[in-house]
Amino acid sequence: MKTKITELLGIEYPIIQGGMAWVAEYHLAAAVSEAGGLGIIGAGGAPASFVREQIQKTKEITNKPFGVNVMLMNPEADEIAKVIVDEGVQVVTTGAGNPGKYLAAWKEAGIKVIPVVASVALAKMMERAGVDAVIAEGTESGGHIGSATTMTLVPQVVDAVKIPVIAAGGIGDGRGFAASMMLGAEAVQMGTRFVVAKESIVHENYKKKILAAKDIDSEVTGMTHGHPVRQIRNNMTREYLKLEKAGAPFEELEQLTLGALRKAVVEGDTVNGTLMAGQIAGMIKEEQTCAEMIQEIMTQAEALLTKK
Ligand code: TUI
Repeated sequence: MKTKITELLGIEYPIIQGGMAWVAEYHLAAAVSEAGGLGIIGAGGAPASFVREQIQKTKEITNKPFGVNVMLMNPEADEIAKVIVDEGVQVVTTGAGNPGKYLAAWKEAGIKVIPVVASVALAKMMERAGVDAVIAEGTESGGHIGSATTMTLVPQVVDAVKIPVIAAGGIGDGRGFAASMMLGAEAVQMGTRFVVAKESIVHENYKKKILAAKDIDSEVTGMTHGHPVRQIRNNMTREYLKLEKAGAPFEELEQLTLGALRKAVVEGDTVNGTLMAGQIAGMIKEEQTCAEMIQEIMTQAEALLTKK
């Protein structure tokens, strides 16, 4: 399927993998790219040296285009921005902030820059600053979220900018893909479905939690501090929300969340770990390869989009 995004990025299918902290490492990124989508290495809160290694390992196992996501709250974001240029990465997505200060260097290096936005205002600002496309991410997403839903955000961003828009948040199958196209998107970004991919290194316990999740099993923590994070309800969310309600300072709660994501992904601690996942987790019932997922989504979407 050809869209402005497949043309821009030189990929076969307009499906981009979310840059999920801890989850989006080189095995997953390479598998998505090999399957014809755009794999993304998620820098998350990792040091720049780790991101460089991940980029090099990805290059060793795929010749297809791939990208790096810079989580802008990372204290080493400046160094990571340089590593990306150094290593000749072709595509950058950003999250959890405004990437303005890196744009000149990235554009100079010929990198395609695609920030995640959660509002029309930031989308317009980013377009003026010269980015290549934006990802409009709705509140259905897992992890750090904005407040607008995908259904409302995507068409409003599409109307507000001329650059291509990628829809994200709550998309997990061909129906979500087709709906995104109807809203005016040129591609989709998916995170939660790829967490359970066979190539995903995420601990089996975490995958099982997503596969067993029901529609309303996620909870949003951090709302009162302006850093809302969607995750599957467990002991961690109950403790967090209790502390939050009692007025605990942001720094204390932030530390709890960042360390706990590693606990869930690497150690499989589903009780006290942070199980970031989107609301679409309730629909994800099967562990498949990235290629199987992408083929299934494209087949279903094409049937829907060509239906008379
Ligand atoms: O970034 C994400 N999702 C993430 S980042 C992350 S790591 C983390 N862990 C614990 C606590 C906090 C973060 C986990 N999930 N998605 C992209 C995204 N960006 N969603 C929303 C935004 C966003 C929000 C506000 C982007 C820009 C923005 O405003 C920027 C500004 O300064 O105007």
